[in-house]
Amino acid sequence: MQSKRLLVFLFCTLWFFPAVFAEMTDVRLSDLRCESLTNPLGIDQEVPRLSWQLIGSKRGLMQTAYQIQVASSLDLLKQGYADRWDSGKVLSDSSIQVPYNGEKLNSRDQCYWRVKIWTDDGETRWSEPAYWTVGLLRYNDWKGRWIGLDRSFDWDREDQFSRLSARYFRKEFQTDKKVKRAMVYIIGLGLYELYINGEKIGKQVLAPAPTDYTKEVKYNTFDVTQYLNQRGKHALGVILGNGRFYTMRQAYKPYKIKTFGYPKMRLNLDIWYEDGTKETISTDDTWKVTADGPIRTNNEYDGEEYDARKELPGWHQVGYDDQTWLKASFVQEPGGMPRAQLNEPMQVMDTLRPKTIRLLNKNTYIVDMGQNMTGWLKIRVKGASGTAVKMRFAESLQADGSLFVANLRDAKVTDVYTLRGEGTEYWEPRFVYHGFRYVEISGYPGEPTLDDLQGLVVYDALATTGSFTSDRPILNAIYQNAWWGIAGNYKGMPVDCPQRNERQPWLGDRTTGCYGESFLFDNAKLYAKWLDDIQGAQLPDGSIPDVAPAFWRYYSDNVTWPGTYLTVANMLYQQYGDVYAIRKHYPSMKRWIQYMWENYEENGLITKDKYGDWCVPPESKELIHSKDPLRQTEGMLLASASYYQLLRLMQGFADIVNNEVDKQFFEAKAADIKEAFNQKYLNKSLGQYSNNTVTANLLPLYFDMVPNEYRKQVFENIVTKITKENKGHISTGVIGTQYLMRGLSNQGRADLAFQLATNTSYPSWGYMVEKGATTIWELWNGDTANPSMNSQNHVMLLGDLLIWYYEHLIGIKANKPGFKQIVMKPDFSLPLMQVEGAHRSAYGQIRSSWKKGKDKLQWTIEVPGNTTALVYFPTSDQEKIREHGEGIEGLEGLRFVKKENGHSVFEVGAGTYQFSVDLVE
Ligand code: RAM
Repeated sequence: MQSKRLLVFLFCTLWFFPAVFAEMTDVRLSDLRCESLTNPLGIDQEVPRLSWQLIGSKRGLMQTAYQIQVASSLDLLKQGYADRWDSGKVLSDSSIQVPYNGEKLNSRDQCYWRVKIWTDDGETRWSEPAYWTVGLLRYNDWKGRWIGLDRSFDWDREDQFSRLSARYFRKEFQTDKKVKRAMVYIIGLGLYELYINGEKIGKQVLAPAPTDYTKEVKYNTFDVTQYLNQRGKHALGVILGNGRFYTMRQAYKPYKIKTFGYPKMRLNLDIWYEDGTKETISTDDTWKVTADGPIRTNNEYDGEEYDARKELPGWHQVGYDDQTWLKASFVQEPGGMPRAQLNEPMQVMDTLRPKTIRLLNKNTYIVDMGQNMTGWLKIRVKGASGTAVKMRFAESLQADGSLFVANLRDAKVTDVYTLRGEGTEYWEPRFVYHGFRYVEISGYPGEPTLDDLQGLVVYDALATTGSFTSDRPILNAIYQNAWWGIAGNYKGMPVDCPQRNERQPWLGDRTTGCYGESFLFDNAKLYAKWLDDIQGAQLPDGSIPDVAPAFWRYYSDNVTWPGTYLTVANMLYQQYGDVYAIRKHYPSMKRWIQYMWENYEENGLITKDKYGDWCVPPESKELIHSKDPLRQTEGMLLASASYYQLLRLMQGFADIVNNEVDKQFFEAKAADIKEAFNQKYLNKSLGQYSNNTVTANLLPLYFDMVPNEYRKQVFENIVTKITKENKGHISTGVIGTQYLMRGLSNQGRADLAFQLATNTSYPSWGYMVEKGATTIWELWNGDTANPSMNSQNHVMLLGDLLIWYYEHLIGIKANKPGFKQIVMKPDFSLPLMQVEGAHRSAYGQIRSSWKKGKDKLQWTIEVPGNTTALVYFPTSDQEKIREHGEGIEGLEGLRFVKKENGHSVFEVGAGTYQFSVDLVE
């Protein structure tokens, strides 16, 4: 019901401020965010973007104007002296991604900010302040040099299974005056852990985010003032692991796999004293280093070995005797420009207790985590010094109960902990992660119990922003599997899989996937970072690789994988209202589009393809790829249709960057392709494309390439194929599945989409669940196919399934960028009785939960402040719609828009509503 009390909610991720109730209009402002979601420190955007949320209990809450103030200190801000920027009152309803437009910001600047807004009811008071700091904007801001040790040691081994121990660095320094503020900037490659006076700094693990280090290196920023509040000596300690930097492990394929050299680092610690002076501690050859510590080897694919007998007690504290340590050497720079890591770091996000432990044979146990997860095992153990506990990880078991490792290829995924032999010892690895459900433990002294083991779940610290449950358990189970798969494959970049010797950021796996994922996770910063990776991997001629960062050098010049560059940018715009990604990447996207045309166009079509409709269900269950031409879709068709669709995206992008000439060019080109395409592939007498696969017909239909008079027939061919030939089953691979669920629903066969989504027989997502999967497989026939390419945790086969869950089942779709306007249109005709769903957008929580009875639909919706929703009620009779039991006529926040196909459509303003619709005719 209407309440006079409005709440406006502002947020800034690290800085979370309690709600403040404004007196003037009963509006609360809170929750400010500047650029980064998790860490507003060290932001290196010259034009940061500011966002806030409005949450009000008054219906229809809309912002009519805002004012932002930014000051160099909290005191100044509180006094209303906004020395960096005072926007003044700006008549605008923008509340997300508002560009900073004040004084030019300089490296290390501090920015305190606040906002107030106006609504039709008046003006709020100022929000609580939030904060960001500027990073190191210029190369020359970095003091000191890169240090490391460009060599290996006797105990290391450099071959296919190369072993390189972790490097420990230390440096003592002195503060004689009172410290006002201290900030540390660190680039530790491949991976680092940072300590000050023995304390670990930050919650990040496996940091920094991987990049092509010759193009760009990421630094992390921390406020460490609290660690330096005592005058006197202090110690900095850093451990460097290998990560993606030292990848000699893969150097047996030097033509394919990039290696970057030995681990190295650069660090700046800025200290500002109360007396106004400033000092910077930086990396130089006064640092000491040893590689002879407890981490004897660490590599992402083979595992970590830790010998607790080699521990260096107190190495990261003041007074440690480092005489036997080496002097750090100045080493070559990695080459890439230092840039702030704005995407969320990896963290331990959850802890799982194992479900069972079973004795396999003498002193070997099999632990079942109950879930295919990514991360590692933390152990508790007590035993004699020198006892080695070995842990091997796998996704499934063989018939005899032992680990199934054939699908890991040559990755050894084995961690070893060697005991110190004093009291109870705890251990977890630092510089590796594994994709696993089962762990084989051998050498454990005594019998491990469930309490001795913990599964630490590790992925990028992205908030889960979506939820879905329904009265169909199979739909819920598939959703859960998808959540686990997506989370587990976010590793500072979206990777294909977390377990075998691959773990690469393949573009094609995320073309449409990124969009579905965005309903479940706040993945904006991660994908913005990935666009930079892709841009960095572009060759001067315009070519874009299939894997970016291009750790694997695959420049195969197909359309479907590199095209992801454009679809990700489009996703960020549509789902997050981010136009900046499009502006930033427009020239490179255009260059690629032109490059492909110039090099691979023939008779108006794009000839080049590489992967086909990757991973269609094959004709026999042990096959990875089908050999049957009738199941495959012609590569040139896939390339040309996809290219056409990307040209349509480019038209939209050209509009955004105000380039009318380009827009017309893309439009004309698209029209030409459409014609050539239909000429080549449309069989007019049969109303089918090419060899009539679902994918061959679906792509032109979904992309709007089919001449009107053939649309019906082409769609009929899709339906016949699915219902008759495939007996109600899926036959598409990675390409076709991206449009399948929406394609069927949009053409009026949501029932068929629903059947595919709820199938439990082969091939289907439900089949995977039936076979015990707790994630999504790489192959429809993952249970029977050859293990050489058969991961049990891939997300590419999700296609557009999650988009369909949100847009068609829950009924939440962004109608204007960032969900400024939402379409709420669940498909109530489906044999589903209940759905509860929500998505937290940049504007706030959107909810749609409905329950169908025999004659009544109950539907609770929540629309966030400063947005509106177009709500589709499944009746053309408005009298049948009630809210909180009362007729809706004249109801605040509601405006009738139109009638459409038996629906009454209303525009609904911010607020929570409990609708019911009488379903009796
Ligand atoms: C495999 C991976 C990946 C896919 C490529 C083409 O190596 O499974 O997911 O994109 O092939």
